[in-house]
Amino acid sequence: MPLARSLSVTSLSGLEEWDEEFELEDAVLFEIAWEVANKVGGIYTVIQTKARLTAEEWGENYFLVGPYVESNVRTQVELIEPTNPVLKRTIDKMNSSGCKFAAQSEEPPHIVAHFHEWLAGLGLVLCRKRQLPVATIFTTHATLLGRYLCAGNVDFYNNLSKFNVDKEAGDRQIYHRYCLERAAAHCAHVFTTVSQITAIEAEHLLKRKPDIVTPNGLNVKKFSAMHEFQNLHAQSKSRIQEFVRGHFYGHLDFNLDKCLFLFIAGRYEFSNKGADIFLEALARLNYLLRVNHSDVTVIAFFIMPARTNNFNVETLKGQAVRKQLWDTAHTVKERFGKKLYDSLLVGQLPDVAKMLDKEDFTIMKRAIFATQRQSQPPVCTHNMLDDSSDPILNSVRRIGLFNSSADRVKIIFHPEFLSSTSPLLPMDYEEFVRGCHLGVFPSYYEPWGYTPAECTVMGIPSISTNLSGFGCFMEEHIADPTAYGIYILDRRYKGVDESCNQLTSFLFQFCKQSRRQRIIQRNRTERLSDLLDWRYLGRYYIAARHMALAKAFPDTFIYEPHEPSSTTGFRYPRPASVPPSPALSRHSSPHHSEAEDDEDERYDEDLEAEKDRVNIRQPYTVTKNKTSAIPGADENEDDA
Ligand code: G6P
Ligand code: 1S3
Repeated sequence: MPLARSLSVTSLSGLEEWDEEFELEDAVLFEIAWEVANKVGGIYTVIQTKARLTAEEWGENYFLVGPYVESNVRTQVELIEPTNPVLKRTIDKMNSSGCKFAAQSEEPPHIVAHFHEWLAGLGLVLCRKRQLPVATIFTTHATLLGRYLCAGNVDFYNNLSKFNVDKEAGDRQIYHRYCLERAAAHCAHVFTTVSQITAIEAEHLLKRKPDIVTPNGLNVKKFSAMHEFQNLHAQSKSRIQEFVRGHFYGHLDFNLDKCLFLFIAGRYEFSNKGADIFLEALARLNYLLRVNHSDVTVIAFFIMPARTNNFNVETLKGQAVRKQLWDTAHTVKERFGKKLYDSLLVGQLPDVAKMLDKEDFTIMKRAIFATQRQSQPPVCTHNMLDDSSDPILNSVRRIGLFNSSADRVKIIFHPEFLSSTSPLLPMDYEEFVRGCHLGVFPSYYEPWGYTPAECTVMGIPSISTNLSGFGCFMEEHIADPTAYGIYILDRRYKGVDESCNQLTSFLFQFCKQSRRQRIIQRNRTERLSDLLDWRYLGRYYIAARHMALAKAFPDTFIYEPHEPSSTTGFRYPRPASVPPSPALSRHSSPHHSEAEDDEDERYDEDLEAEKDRVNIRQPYTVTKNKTSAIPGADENEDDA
């Protein structure tokens, strides 16, 4: 009699571990997605960041299947010969017969096939139709219809139960894709999605309640020196400052040291990603900063790819002018140094009046002359193909934030993903995020939302919403998210104008923080990274696979959910030794210079961070399930 392996899983908020380690030698895991080694959006990040953990569990028996894109294969894939003979035969056969699948072996392994999104869903439907002995999982990262409905002007969340889904899909000409998505969701042994909010959406729009929510994690990089991420912030910030020096040449009438960098980034879905209310809130913030005579300048970056035909000349010129000024300063410095050296060589102190001569002044005057410009620094860094109809640019025109000197809020729209090889802003996304002060993601439709999660693990505060999977997850797990730099905007129970006011207030409060308060806040934010690590969140994927194996091969695997108990689940406590809001911390003390503040805060917050790091794991300490309520389980154990 086969051994029935018992698994015990409680609830989303507190998974316990299973009785015994799964023996995976006789099982194979396939994960299939359009975004395997093919970056389109967030699913790429899910798969890429999770791969290491999954490979640790499944070793040679883990296979990712994606589209063959030559350029991606060349840059992202290392070609190797499969060691498993069954697989080798299969691949050879597929290659020779135009990709037909025929795996026959005497002892077929237990196969788990995990399909992501409707594009891969067809494979799942066919697996079931052909009754292949495969445990199937379908994960939807957003529903097609949800995305389309939200992008239109629909009160989505208040009408979830009322949509005539077939008609809505037909009206939007996505009926065929919608049917594929719904079929995959229904055919799967286990259906999952990335957040509770999308689970509710799926239940209404796809008519199946997900069996388990599989939140998205990240690979959290831990530095041996706890403050390393703060140093990285300072380094990256100085590189953004360099870019700003060039972009605003001739208009650098603001103090860069009092300049805050805010950003929004992601797929260019203007209202779904909340770029609309961000712009509106920036206009209101500009007003507040001006009437309050604030010395803070906010630069808001919009990193959302749109159709362009390359950088615009004015933007490139800005960086060229900056470089020219740098070269000039360097030349004059060299000349100065030479004169100083000559003077010292003959044993004389230099005559300060002669250290800069006429030629030096001519060189410098010429350089200053080059910084004269008639126009305002550009809002957009590229030539847009749809300039006149672009929603960001049209909003900027409406709210009138054109980077003028009087404005305290400046806008830079970079309609292309960042790259370290860019001639304009040569930074990759991670470096850029580290250098910013606040990520702003006021999404209306956001099943998970990697952008604020990425900010968190890098110790950068962010604004998300209670309509995003990430925002809801953080609300569920943290007693006072704001204290940790996780601002969650209410877009569920508030109208657009009210949400916009709340966003403005978050931004204004943020601008009022001192450097010390920002440093403290970054420390607290970074402390949450464990919560977003795949090492913790990966367990939901593991549970989904075990659930699927138990459903597909009930004679071999048993999956046993229990009721959540009061001891399961986890809530991150409020920071122990800090006031409820950074606004109340001792920033008003006149005795603290910002340099002193940096030092003090490192000490206090490091100790506190160390305490919390230990605490976070405790609620997940699990006990082995000694008894099994499953009929027949004892017999199976005897067999073993
Ligand atoms: C990090 C660095 C500090 C620096 C600070 C600037 O914490 O370790 O040396 O002063 O960043 O913070 P800010 O919020 O002003 O960019
Ligand atoms: C989707 O990508 P998106 O930006 O179109 O999947 C992501 C990964 O699960 C998720 O983070 C995001 O919210 C979804 O919207």
